[in-house]
Amino acid sequence: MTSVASSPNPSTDRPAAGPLPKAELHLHIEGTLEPGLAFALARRNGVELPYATEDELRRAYSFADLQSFLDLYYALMAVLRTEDDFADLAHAYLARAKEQGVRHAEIFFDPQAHTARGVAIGTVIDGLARALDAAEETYGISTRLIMCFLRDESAESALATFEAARPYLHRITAVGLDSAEVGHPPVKFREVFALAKEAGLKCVAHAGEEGPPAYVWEALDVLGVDRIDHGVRSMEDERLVARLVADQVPLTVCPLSYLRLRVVDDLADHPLPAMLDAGLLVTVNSDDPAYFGGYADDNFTAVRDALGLDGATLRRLARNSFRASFLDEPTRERYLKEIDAHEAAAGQDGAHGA
Ligand code: ES4
Ligand code: ZN
Repeated sequence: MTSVASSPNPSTDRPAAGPLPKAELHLHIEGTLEPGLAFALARRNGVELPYATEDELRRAYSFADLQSFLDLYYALMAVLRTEDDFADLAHAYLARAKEQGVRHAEIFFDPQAHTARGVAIGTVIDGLARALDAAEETYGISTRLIMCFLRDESAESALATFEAARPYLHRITAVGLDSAEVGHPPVKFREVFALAKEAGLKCVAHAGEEGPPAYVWEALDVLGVDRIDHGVRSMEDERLVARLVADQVPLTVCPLSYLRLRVVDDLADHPLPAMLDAGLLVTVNSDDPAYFGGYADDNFTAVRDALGLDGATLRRLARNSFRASFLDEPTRERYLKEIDAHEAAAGQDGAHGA
């Protein structure tokens, strides 16, 4: 556990306890592809990028909505071709996650975005798994993999992807649903989610990001998901909020994503405080940090500053992240105790981060 290794400064209320221990539950590994790595992999693989420099690429990170982001997100994946590429991508993420206080990461990947380009699903999973297998020892981070289906592709494509993944299911904890939401309701994927359940996998789905509360209901009642990714638009439906509170269904909220995809123009307008007040099991996550301007603790810091969240609320969010995770109980308890220890090290209000 982090101890107060560097000397605490008694003149501030920011003791040197480091970032809060937390779980990252909404993280697209392809969304951690930083410009520097994108150019390095482009050179290694002889792939031409439509940007001359890293700075030019960075200037393209100005999005009007979800689709304008997804267009760039899928285009840049052209540099990911070999098992080494996927391992390097995951290692780069884990190194950053460690600095951000992430102790456990449940990581999405989009197999169809790679198989459509001729990259075998085994190349993707073996590459990611190689990095994740070293994560506990190298970074002190436990991990899980969540295989997402692209909802703007067909139900048949999702089924074929699930069948192609069968030899690798021992590496996969859950299936998810992502990409362009509106017009692609969860019910479209009823069959593949039923197969995943039969195979003993957990289920999650993006819902209520750009789509309506009806999609959250469907994800719960038709797909039987264990968590809702985003789910912020649930706040438009009182009955839905009551259901999510009663069942304590976790919502993986991504504040900087909301800002950069222009759902809110100012983080001060984010409904996170109302969601907490309603009694929802909310967590704070980073979504696509290379594109949205921040990793896990950057998101905690952003909501702290924009919404004036106090130390107790930030610890509640961090505790929620472990409660909402797919961890086994002893490990969950161990991580929750790390938050208690962080609180003790950080003093009475426990401001987090440096
Ligand atoms: C995504 Cl922000 C977001 N929403 C839906 N699908 C995604 N895939 C990667 N990032
Ligand atoms: Zn997402």
